[in-house]
Amino acid sequence: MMAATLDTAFSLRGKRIFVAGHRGMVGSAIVRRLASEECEVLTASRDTLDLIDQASVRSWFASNRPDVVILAAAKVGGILANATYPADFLYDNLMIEANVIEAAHRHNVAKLLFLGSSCIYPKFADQPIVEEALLTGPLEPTNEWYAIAKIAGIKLAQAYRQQYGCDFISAMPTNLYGPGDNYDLQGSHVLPALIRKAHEAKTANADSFEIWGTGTPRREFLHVDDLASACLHLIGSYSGDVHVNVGSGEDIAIIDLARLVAEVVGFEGGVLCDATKPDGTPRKLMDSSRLYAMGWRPRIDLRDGIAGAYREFMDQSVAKRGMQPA
Ligand code: GFB
Repeated sequence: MMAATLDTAFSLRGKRIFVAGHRGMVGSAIVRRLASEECEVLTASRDTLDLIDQASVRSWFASNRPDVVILAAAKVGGILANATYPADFLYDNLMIEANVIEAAHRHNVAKLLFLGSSCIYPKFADQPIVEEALLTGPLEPTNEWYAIAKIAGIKLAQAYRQQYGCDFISAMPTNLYGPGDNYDLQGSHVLPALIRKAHEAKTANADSFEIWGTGTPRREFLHVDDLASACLHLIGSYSGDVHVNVGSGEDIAIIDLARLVAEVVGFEGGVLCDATKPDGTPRKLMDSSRLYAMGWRPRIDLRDGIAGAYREFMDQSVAKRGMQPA
């Protein structure tokens, strides 16, 4: 099915925008980006609104009446977290999206943006991956729980669009990084893990640090501030059934990423591969030409983005863990 990119300029001016998941890396970047728009940003803490609980979500929507919803709330994690907590990744994400999307319909939300992930695509999808590759082959087992939940979210948005005419759209970001990332080595994605590992190796004067897997998988990375600008671009200019890929258009082998991170951090030792750990999908580069054709481009180069993330990691380390910057 081709995207019906309608000519629907949608303005945020004067609107009440609910950012679900505002404390997460993605949600907080969207809130930062919305600060320069003339709109009212609504957020809710977990005490006030439990997104997994249908009654809580319905009652919050009834009281707060958002005009626009950006659904950035999700249980997320890297390759190990996904494999360790399959029930949480599937159940929590299904409940969050079902509750929020249904409540958005019930309360006549004018526009909703659902955020998915590039892991929705088949493990061996042709590269770069086009939106039409969805559901054309088996998923990568290490993240199939999360992927199934995210595919259900896309389908829910499409279903409400088709059955009720709701203007609900979906964006599929590639691997993200930036301020507010998770640096816990068991739960994190690769980029924050490498920043931490390189920093700790440098501080300890170690000869090397270890990365998971063979180092050969390739991943595409996008700074979360670029994602936030893409989200606003899509809300402003896109209305269609098809989910839209959001990527930087370039990928890198994990071993090269580790060397780049080491360079930025100033660690001069080596990088060792622990091939007993999983590689996951061999390659995950998305074709974002549909979005680029709408006039959006990423702005933050990977090296600059990593340098910014490292500065943020150092600030966090000093503030939260009492670690000494090297
Ligand atoms: O970012 P990541 O955890 O997830 O791992 P995915 C990417 C690649 O980096 C894998 C390797 O090949 C890992 O084996 N890697 C090397 C490491 N060293 C490390 C390390 O220290 N920590 C981590 N975490 N990885 C995720 C999905 O897949 O992608 C999520 O699990 C989501 O569901 C996200 O879709 C975008 O890129 O493999």
